[in-house]
Amino acid sequence: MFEKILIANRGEIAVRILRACKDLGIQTVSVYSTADKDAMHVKMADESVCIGPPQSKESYLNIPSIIAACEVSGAEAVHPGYGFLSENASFVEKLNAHNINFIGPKSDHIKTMGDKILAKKTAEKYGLPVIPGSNGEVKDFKDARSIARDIGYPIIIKASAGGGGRGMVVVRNEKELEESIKRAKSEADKSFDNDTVYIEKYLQNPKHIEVQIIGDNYGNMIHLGERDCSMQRRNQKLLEETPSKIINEKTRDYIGNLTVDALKKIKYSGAGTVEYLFENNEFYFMEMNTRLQVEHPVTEEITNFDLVKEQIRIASNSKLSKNQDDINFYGHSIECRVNAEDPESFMPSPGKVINFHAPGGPGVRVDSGCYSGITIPPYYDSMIAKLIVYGENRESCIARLERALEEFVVEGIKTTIPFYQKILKEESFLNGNYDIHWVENYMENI
Ligand code: MV4
Repeated sequence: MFEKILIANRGEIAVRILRACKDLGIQTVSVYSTADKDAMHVKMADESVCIGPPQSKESYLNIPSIIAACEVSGAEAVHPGYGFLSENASFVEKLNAHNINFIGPKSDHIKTMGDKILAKKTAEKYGLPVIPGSNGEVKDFKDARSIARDIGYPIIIKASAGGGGRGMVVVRNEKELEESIKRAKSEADKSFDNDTVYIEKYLQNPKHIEVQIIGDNYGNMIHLGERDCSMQRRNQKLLEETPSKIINEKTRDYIGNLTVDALKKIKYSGAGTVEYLFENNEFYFMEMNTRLQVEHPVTEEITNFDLVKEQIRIASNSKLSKNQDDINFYGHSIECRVNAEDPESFMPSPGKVINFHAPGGPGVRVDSGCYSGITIPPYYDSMIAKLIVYGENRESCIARLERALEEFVVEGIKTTIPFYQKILKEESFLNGNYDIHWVENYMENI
């Protein structure tokens, strides 16, 4: 096992990883920008290294600074968290060249899944259901027209270097197509410095269902069920829950095993999530995230499986601690992302937190780097806390969520807590009838 780990992240996820290290008896090194000198992850670590000024590019994305921090502290491994350098294959290669372990998958798998065309081809080759569309790049209007005539409108144009909803254009009929291809390619070029696009049939009202997997370096892999992440706004997830209302035990086994079988064939190791769209009782591969995800705690709550500890164990070449048969799913869990934002407009609301009181009691978990007196800097993601609630069933889970939201005190800045209190009063949420468009179509019009 590693003796010392460097955490190349900030905020709640750095705190989450620090806790896993402490549970495992591993020494910790935090890195921080000058804007984060008073941050919780700095106070909690055994050692901390300043890696640059506030802008992410100069600190949390600064590879030479982070490698230097490993060298001066003697850290043997880096946990990247999510975002920042977590899916950067060249970072992994540079760490390895310095004999530093990356707590995550191999760089080849990060590369494959980061190229959305290659990811889709790989998924299809190894047996995952994919959305009908171009089999690869679409070069121009004529190319696009013939594919669109085959699969029928509406279609969606996606950037191969995109992901997470960036660089997509929906096309409703052939009249819009030529203009749309040009726009998609030029936007992809501007955003990702790569104008490669592909086409899929556009699914109109899907749910977003993702499957958590984890595999070791010996070919063992398990799935930990699904998460329903359909509650989103402008590609930002707001609330995640497991199990999904629409997935029964048989369907969970089916998609979980299908996902594991495919990823075993490519010898994937580490934690990963395969995202699917789910419509008319069918799954369609969307993309794979080769990292720990924000919403991993809901899976931990219902499986009693510590994903971060297992990531660390696997990276140090231990075997997976459990078989699929050891994994059971108990009860229900919901996570709300508490953002420093206006609850109506979702405009960022950074500033000083005068008073922070997290809820507690049975079935309530808060993952956060926040405390009374901290100043939320404007340079990073606006998520300040995750409220994760557990209950024996969905109803009791929702009841506890209501109790916890009421107990949650954040003064000095605006947060999205009132938004969740509003959602809890909605019939469509209470009976689980919501898809990926629900917040934008419904919640923003009441
Ligand atoms: C789609 C789609 C409908 N049809 N692909 C958004 C995130 C990115 N990974 C792909 N996304 C979508 N791909 C087809 N063929 C709808 C979306 C989509 C979406 C998916 C999941 C969660 C939220 C979303 C919001 C807008 C669009």
